[in-house]
Amino acid sequence: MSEQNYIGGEWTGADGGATYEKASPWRPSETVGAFAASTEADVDAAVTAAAAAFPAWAKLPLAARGGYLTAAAAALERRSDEIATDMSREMGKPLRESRGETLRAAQILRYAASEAFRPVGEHFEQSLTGRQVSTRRRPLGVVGLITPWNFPIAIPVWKLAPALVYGNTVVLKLAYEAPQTGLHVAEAFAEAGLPAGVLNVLTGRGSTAGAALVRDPRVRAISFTGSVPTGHGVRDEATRAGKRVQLELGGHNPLIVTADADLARAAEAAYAGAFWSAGQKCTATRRIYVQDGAYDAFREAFLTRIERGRVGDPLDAETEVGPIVNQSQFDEVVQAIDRGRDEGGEVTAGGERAHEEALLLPPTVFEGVADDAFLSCEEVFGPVTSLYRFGDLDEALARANAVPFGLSASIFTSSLADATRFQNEAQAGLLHVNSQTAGAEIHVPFGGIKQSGFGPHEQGRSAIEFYTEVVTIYVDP
Ligand code: UN1
Repeated sequence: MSEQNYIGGEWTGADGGATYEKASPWRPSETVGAFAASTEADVDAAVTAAAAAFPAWAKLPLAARGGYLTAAAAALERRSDEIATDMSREMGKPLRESRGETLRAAQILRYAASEAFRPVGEHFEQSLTGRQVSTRRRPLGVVGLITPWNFPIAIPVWKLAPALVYGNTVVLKLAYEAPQTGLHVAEAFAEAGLPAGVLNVLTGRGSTAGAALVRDPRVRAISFTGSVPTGHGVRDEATRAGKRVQLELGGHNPLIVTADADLARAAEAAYAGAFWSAGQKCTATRRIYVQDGAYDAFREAFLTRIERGRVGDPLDAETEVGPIVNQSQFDEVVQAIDRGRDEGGEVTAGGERAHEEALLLPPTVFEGVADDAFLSCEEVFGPVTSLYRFGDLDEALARANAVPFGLSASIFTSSLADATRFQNEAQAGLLHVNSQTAGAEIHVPFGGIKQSGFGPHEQGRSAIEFYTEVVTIYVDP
């Protein structure tokens, strides 16, 4: 397994040879590997390679480009056990989810390849003559992708797959905390025989390599997934330079449970939504609003499910909740729990470190948190969620919508009227009726509204909007 950058079809160390070590979240005294600490010069080399590869790549038929994606999907599938294990080792996602995510990445590649057979323009008539006027989507050129550690294969792939199939060439800066998983993607494309320079993959810090990518004038567009402050910085810098920008940022996702809901299913979905991947998903369930008549029964079902849950080593196939990715994220979650207590919240489950060495926090549930308290408003990237009571749906929707985020929202109900109101009024880009807030199908748009996103949504038919530009063509004989 290579731990170098992949630039212009070659595996190469960072300029100057600098590397960084990634610590294990399960055994923080151990490292999982040393990776290239890329500099501005490495980004320059990658963009140069991508720019050189663009003309020939853009000329290939869509279906020929798609063929490379299909071959890379097969290469990922062949090594999916190794990838899932590396993912769990380096960033702590439990193996059952790492496996699913790896296979999801292969599916995303196959889906994007199938887009080669869909329309890339529309046909009209000129109004006076009836002659042809049409639109046609064309690639942008070199695109820069900056991806997070929490979905270290799905997110890189869901950005690069449409970018490539529509004819762009790519420079991908992998997350500092999850380099190894993403390098497997580069290997899969190398195995698939992708022409040199079409996909370039770098590791290193966002503040050096990521920033250099955002600044480089040859990069036409930047797609970024990560935190709100970093994302806003990326947007401001990139738009100043005239680039197209797409951001996927945080969430503060509510789950509403009405009194007539199937409470067993709701408790299961609350557990999965709040605690799988230790709550380190921007789609995780942060607030659970339960209607008065069902509150006690839901609370009991939820706490019982937490007791049954398996917390521990991410490489154990039974584990549901693994560690936090690194020490500083762990400290932030612990501080947020302390602040939740200080502001009058009561810890009903969890709340204390669950392992001497590993960065492990158990599922943590708060009650009695005020609507304007930190935990009700700010995203805490860990296994922490709060329970609230509500009277009627007006109240639940108003409180669910009272945050600047708008990524995902769920309702559990058996009332068609309540489900319909939720679909019309919940302020989020992803709405779930009787399913958990996290999770994403590969063939439909993914993205938030309000402060959770910027620019066209990712995935599905939306992806074409970001990765192509429309030209209008008048043809007279
Ligand atoms: C999912 O819920 O499966 O970073 C996907 C995140 C999101 C992806 C969530 N951009 O958590």
